[in-house]
Amino acid sequence: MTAPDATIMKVEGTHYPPLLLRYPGNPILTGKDWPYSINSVFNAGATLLPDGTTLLLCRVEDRRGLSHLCAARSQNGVDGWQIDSEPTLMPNSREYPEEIWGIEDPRITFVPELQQYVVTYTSYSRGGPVVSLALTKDFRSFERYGVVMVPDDKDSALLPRRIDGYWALIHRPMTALGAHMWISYSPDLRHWGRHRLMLEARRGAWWDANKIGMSPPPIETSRGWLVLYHGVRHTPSGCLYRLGLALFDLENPEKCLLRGDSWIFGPEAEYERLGDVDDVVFPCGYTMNPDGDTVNIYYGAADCSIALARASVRSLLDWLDANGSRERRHRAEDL
Ligand code: BMA
Repeated sequence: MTAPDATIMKVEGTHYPPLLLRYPGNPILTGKDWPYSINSVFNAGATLLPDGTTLLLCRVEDRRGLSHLCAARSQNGVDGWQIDSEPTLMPNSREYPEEIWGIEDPRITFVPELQQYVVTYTSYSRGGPVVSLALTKDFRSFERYGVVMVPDDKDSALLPRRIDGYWALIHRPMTALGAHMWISYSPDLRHWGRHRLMLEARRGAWWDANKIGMSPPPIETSRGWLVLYHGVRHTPSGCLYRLGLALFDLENPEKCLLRGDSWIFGPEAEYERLGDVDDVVFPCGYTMNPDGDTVNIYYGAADCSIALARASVRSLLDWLDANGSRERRHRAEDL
């Protein structure tokens, strides 16, 4: 069954323009769908295969609490998922000690120059989370490059083409001054340098104060790289994960052109509000429809399931034009 846009809905009782429209059949995948025993499934990377099949590379948490990755394929990206009968990519701590406590939150970038998919994921090492990178042609066999960013670092994706001759990787190192988005460059995907701050978490009471991170890989538009990022608000009853929007220069992606002030999507539906970790919406992937405008955003909900929301790139850009401002570092009102 395909999902006509008319069936996409928003949660009742909200008074702002719904930019991301939830699929009414959400969640689209839960642990009950899995062909083997697991705890939960969430935070999936996404891509379209050459024949139009949607592939989700799902984070699966087993009943020890450790995560691995498992592929699910669907003709329409909504239902009829064919899930690999066993884990697709298991942590391999014998050869990659950084994977000792599991591998999590993959992001997928198809790289035309390599004719391969580059998967970046979090390896949970003894020293904390690190960014790992692997290449695949078919999501059946993978060539691991190992750790590309040292602890504590996560929320990473590669841009699909070189910028000024160098590969560019967005990631989120923790620093004493907070968790901000950074970008680093490499000639060969193995050696990384020219590290630059890309987007700062705000401070104080803001929804995106202190800790932000890229969510799905950037969406390339004629006006720039459109980035959905998550902001983490610490509250007395736990963390609140919401999504915001920013636009970066196509040829100079560390330059922020516009950043929205308010969040555009947050936990509202029951499956987002209640789970192993309450109040989390966490997209790691999207696919683009043939119209070149509709994006299908796959997100983990409350660390318990995978849900789908749709958005129009044109509407996201219009919203940024109306609600975004040019990013000024260390804005006086934030200090
Ligand atoms: C973050 C992420 C996600 C997770 C979220 C909420 O740190 O790395 O893996 O969904 O926490 O638990």
